[in-house]
Amino acid sequence: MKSKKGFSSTSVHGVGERDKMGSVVMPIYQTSTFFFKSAEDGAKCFSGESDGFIYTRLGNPTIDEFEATIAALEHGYNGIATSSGMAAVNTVYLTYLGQGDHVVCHNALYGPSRGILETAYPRFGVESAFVDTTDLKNVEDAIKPNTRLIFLETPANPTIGICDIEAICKLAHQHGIKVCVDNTFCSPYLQNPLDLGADIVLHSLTKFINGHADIVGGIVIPKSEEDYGKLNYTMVNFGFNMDPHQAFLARRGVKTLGIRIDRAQENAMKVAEYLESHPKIAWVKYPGLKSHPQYDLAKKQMRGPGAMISFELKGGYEAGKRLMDNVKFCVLAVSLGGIETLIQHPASMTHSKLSKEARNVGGITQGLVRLAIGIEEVEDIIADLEQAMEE
Ligand code: LCS
Repeated sequence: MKSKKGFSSTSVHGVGERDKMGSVVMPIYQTSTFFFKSAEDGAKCFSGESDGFIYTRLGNPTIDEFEATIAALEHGYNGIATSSGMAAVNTVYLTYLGQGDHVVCHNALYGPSRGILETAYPRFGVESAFVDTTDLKNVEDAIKPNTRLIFLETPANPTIGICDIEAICKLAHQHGIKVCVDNTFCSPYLQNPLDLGADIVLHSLTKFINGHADIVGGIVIPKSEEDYGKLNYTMVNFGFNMDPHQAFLARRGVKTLGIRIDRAQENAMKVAEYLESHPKIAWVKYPGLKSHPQYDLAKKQMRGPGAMISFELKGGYEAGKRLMDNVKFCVLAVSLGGIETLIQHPASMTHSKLSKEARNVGGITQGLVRLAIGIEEVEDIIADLEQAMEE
């Protein structure tokens, strides 16, 4: 489903039918179930002859309208909204991975997206390889005859490493392997993995898509009707569904996605430049800086550098810890993509459950500090970092 209208026109107006009662804003259909006009009507809804609503785990007008809007922004077949980003990740894993299958992943995924493959999936006979997928050669070497899925995050959480989606998809498809891209760090405003060849895109919409740090949610968007059918079966029958109130808030967030990201990434560019020129900083990773190892690739496949920065102070972990304790304006909290600037320490927070070795190999150093830039006045963000580094 691709809208002919511009990004923000689609994000504001959506692509689906307007509410039948005439409400300009899609209301919250806070109901678990829907009545049938007759026994025959009920039977037709169940057989698929009629597209009437049945039960909210299977579909609901508030959720459907949200799913269709995101699918239009991602140029996918349709969206499958889930209770969390992790439910979206597991919808993909459970759909494509089974006994004897193998998955190749980026080695710097969001902690639990990697952790669950290491702890739970081996019980079901699933094998995983975690490699630096920013280098195509590593992906090629990791592919085995039983590889069914390549799972990428680009930019990756929290290393901001960038993978060549188009090149990886070409390689994967030669081997009949599906590619899923977690597009959380970009949102559809900055990157459309399906246009670059990916089969499935997913989001923790807790982040930029909702954008207001007030709900947890996820969404999976496949390119084909066939994949939609398989993924939707998993979501419905494992019970990973979103609820209508969540969908309402996420839908409201989507309306301002473009202007929020414009402002956040304008701020992030200034913060990244400030950090890079600061004598106490050892390194900064931000796709908008020429020093980013995949700067050219970022320019090619992303429409902007985004609002996520990682960096390390010359004083390593101790200096980073002092900085996080000293900030007064930036908020010391996990998550990202909201309107407020957040700072956190992946090695002891979002990625603490991974082994130290896995973190080191993935580039998640002990001293790495992650900044999620918000839409405040950038002078206030920089002044706060300045005073926090002075102390
Ligand atoms: N994918 C990415 C790239 C994420 O960053 C997260 C959460 C998830 C999936 C899971 O989404 P959730 O279930 O939380 O909606 N990332 C977090 C982070 O960096 N800090 O706190 C959560």
